[in-house]
Amino acid sequence: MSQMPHPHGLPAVLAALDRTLVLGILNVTPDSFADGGLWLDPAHAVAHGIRLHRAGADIVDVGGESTRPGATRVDADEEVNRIAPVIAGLVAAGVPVSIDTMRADVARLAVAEGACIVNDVSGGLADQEMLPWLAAVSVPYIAMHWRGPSDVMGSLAQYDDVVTDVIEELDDRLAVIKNAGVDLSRVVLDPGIGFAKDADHNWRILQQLNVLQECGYPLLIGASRKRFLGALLADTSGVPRPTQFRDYATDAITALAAAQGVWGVRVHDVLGSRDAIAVAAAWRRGSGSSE
Ligand code: PMM
Repeated sequence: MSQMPHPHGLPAVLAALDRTLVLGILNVTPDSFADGGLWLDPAHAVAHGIRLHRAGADIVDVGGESTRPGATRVDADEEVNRIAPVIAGLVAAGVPVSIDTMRADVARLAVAEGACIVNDVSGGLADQEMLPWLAAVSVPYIAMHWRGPSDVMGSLAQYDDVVTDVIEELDDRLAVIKNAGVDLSRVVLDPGIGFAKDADHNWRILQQLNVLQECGYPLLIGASRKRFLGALLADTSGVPRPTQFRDYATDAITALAAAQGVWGVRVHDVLGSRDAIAVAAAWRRGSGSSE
């Protein structure tokens, strides 16, 4: 029996896992900051998703719209065209899939194709249809802290106390989610690393993860290769560490987050994160054997 507090509605094969889960990132977009343009061809995207799964991704998180800082919205039809064949291909290959979208229509189609989790970076704020639709299905829902679209979020990074403010705003979201008829036992919360947050806001949230955990919900952390890691690891001239060389730092975040018992991490380098989770779990147990 798993001790990990999984959200209700998770497929049994995932709910049986007694460790932090790994969501492997698969962006079918031309412009995501780390893997933009790599997986626009559906066959390549499916092959990459299967590789991520074999390398240790418990779930492959498929997105058709970039949310990098400054990104503008993609047309809904285009988003559907990007994700639909990829989700169908991955589900056919037996890979658990989550859909990373702010749109109810995209989530609906993805779930009809077999996606088993909805990952909404807007926590239901971007599309008024999202929560009423969710109330009628039974999949887990990742609700992220969000203050506004990517093209304006930089100007929204103002907090009295980032941890208190994020918790208050997530609490407000939870009330709206509940009022819409969504069972809160299905909800995973995500503080939204890098979304309307500067580097120190991100570090403060990570420092205070235990306070977020006191909310009593499974937590997801999406720090993989993000800008604040590039800044932390800048060279002596102040040039940020390039995106593709931020995986060791991401793995360190995974280890520390897993040691605190977070539910999931959303990462590009799944093997590194799986190793980090194995180390954190053995550290917590005081044993290298999971028996
Ligand atoms: N970050 C991005 C996209 N989707 N979803 C969740 N739940 N949490 C995140 O932090 C998050 C996300 C942006 O990163 P990407 O461009 O690498 O996908």
